[in-house]
Amino acid sequence: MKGDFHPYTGPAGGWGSVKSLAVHSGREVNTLSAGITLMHQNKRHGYACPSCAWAKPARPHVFEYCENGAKATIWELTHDRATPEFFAGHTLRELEAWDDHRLEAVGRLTHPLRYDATTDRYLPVVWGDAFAEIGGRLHGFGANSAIFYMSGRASLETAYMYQLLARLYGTNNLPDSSNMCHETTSVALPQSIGVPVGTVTLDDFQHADAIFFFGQNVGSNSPRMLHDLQDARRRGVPIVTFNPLRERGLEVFKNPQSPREMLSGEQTSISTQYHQVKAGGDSAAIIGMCKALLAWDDEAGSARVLDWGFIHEHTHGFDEFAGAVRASDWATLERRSGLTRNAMEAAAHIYRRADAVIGIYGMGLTQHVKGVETVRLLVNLMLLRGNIGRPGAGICPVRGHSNVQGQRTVGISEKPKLVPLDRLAEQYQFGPPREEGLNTVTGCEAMLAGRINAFVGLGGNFIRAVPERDAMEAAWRRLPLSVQVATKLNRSHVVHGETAFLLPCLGRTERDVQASGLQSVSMEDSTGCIHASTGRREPASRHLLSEPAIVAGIAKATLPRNPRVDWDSWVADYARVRDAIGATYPNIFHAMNRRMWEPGGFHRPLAARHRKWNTDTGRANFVTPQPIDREVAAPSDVVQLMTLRSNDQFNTTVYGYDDRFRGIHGTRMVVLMHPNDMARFGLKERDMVALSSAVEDGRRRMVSGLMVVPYDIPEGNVGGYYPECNALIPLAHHAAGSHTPAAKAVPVRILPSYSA
Ligand SMILES: Nc1nc2c(c(=O)[nH]1)N[C@H]1C(S)=C(S)[C@@H](COP(=O)(O)OP(=O)(O)OC[C@H]3O[C@@H](n4cnc5c(=O)[nH]c(N)nc54)[C@H](O)[C@@H]3O)O[C@H]1N2
Ligand SMILES: Nc1nc2c(c(=O)[nH]1)N[C@H]1C(S)=C(S)[C@@H](COP(=O)(O)OP(=O)(O)OC[C@H]3O[C@@H](n4cnc5c(=O)[nH]c(N)nc54)[C@H](O)[C@@H]3O)O[C@H]1N2
Ligand SMILES: [Mo]
Repeated sequence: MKGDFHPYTGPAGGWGSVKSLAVHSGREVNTLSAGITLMHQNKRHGYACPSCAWAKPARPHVFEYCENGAKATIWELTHDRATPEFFAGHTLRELEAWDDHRLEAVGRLTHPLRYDATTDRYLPVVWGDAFAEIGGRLHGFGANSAIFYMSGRASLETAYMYQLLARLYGTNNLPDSSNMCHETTSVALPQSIGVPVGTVTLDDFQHADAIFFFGQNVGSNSPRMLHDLQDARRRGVPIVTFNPLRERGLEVFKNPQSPREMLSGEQTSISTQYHQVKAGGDSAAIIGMCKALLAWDDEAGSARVLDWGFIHEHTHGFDEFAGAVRASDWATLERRSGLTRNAMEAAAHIYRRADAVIGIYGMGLTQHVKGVETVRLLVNLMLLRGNIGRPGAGICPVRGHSNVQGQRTVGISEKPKLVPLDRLAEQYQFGPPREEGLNTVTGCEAMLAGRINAFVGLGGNFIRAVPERDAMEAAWRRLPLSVQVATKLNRSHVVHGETAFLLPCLGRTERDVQASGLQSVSMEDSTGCIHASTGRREPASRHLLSEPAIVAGIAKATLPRNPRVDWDSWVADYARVRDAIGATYPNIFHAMNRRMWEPGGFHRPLAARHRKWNTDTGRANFVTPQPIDREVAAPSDVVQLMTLRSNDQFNTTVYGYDDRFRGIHGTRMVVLMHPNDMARFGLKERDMVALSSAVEDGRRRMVSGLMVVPYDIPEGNVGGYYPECNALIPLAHHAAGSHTPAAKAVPVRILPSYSA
């Protein structure tokens, strides 16, 4: 049987990551030339890593990349090509049977392609004809029946042009990958502290006294952060982790870039406390910590535990929150969190003793029905001791794609209130659409209802990333027009609309030469820092266009001429796009053409960092949680599925079938279960099962052929991989307030497998 598992006992990093890298470079590219390219990664005159959004230091290491960043780069540098000859040899029906890994492994797309229904194949098309037909079709549709999706990888310049294209066309239908990711953050943080992004910079890591880590898998998903955590640990800073799984990167780390550590037995243990909270149990755990802090403060007499000066001067809603916390009882908090009172008090004790605390979180908080409230509760915890707006302290959402945060900053948003529409109206002399556009979930609903005529995807793999896969694929096939701009082949291309275009673009590492010469682009990282990126590799094919050129090509073919928008001159020189961005957002992007070259980039201003609160009350707002004892418990045969990323994937890009740190090899079709749950359901190791949705709404959702793997996971929770398990997530199962699909607690039942 395919698939093997044995616990991994090594550290994150270490020789394993060097080995894994060697395998990837051997297969994909010439190792020497890949090595030279990687030397430019995250350097001032180099390119920004196409993988995660973690900050790039002003003084980078010689090798400022990690195993997974290098994999992402090498994946782009491959010598393999998805040529017209390849497409001539395969119908799309046939390609539909290929899995995610196999599709992308065909290699880089080389030619613009148009779907030909008579042969069921993609055939080459010339760029001009593609743009003309796309423009003509878009022109004939009602503006709000088109969706302009964007994945988080493209640059600030591309994003700005793309949002302008959509708005000049007449719609705010600008969903992005962030809708499935940190939208919860973008909703929660403005309500609590008046900014949509984290308040922590790299510098703060050097001044923190304690770090709290919720639901983020640093070893796989933002490994460069391990350097900052390792430095903190060396200073004796405690790190308290909340995660249902004992993730290796959160336990121990060996720096593969330190010869001393690699040659010796030296490694750093990362977490000083590890709390295996139940999926979705974080609210209860945080309330428990707050409860302990309040009780200690009551007892403390003059040596108060809470920062009363800060609470009085800067916050709103404390009394109501404190009342709710005092009213909660330990037994309920223990049951909901899966942690003991002792454990919650031990965590609170660390918090109490630290002067400056950073709160870090990822998808483990955002992808839950109550995600917005949980993120706000974490902010509450920070506020109790004034841990926002002070060196060494703050809230730190770890973003996903390398420029996902920046795209929102320059207007990729379906929410008109987040965009300076008046400014755009004046700058480009038009009447921008004012009604709210579609986000990922409402966009899917509109597709299911047959209300969408066109889907334009700038990067990403929408149909694979969204919930409700089966119904969504059927709806996708009914789209009159689908246009995808991409570097590699994926399922959103082989399943396609009636008329379909697949447009290949330059990758981040590639030389982008336009009329004014070599172009650079820019992006914003997780710490709100904006910096330049320049590709220098030979492009994968001479038929590729840059993303800005493709956006301009579609815009010119679709929109009436507007003397205020000279698309050609923008493409000729991206510095002019940056001037335009600076004119729309002078506070953030003034003098961008100079400042993006500063070592380490420049920071966007963030009011909350200076304790200026742009909220409805003019203060930092405590949220009062919904009473948790009123939640209805699920039937006992229902378990909560967490959909996980392996160490060998970047979202829907699956590099391979190993998840080294979790000890799973050769397959992704697994379900991780607690041995007691296995016994309860009468299952043995390696049994094959199916999962089926436990939401009774008339739709059948099932994933079969999953192998049972005993695992250290809380009882009542099971783990499976994203995107394989996305068919199990109902579209309506999303975070209240943010519409982020609740992919970390999907109610399912376990059935014997029908097919292995
Ligand atoms: N190599 C690599 N890097 C990536 C990506 C990738 O796929 N591969 N994806 C990028 C993107 S777009 C994003 S958004 C980020 C995602 O990075 P993360 O935010 O780390 O996302 P996940 O890996 O989905 O899950 C994070 C962790 O949440 C834990 N978890 C699940 N449920 C809960 C819960 O209820 N509570 C708590 N406390 N923890 C929970 C899981 O065990 C897991 O360790 O990474 C980015 N970087
Ligand atoms: N169940 C479940 N579902 C999830 C998640 C989860 O944790 N669980 N996570 C969610 C999250 S956090 C996210 S961000 C989304 C991700 O959703 P997306 O951002 O839509 O998906 P990706 O897998 O990142 O997109 C990969 C594709 O991007 C294209 N690509 C790569 N580089 C470039 C480039 O430079 N330019 C262009 N134009 N295209 C490029 C390639 O063709 C590749 O196939 O998925 C979400 N879905
Ligand atoms: Mo993401």
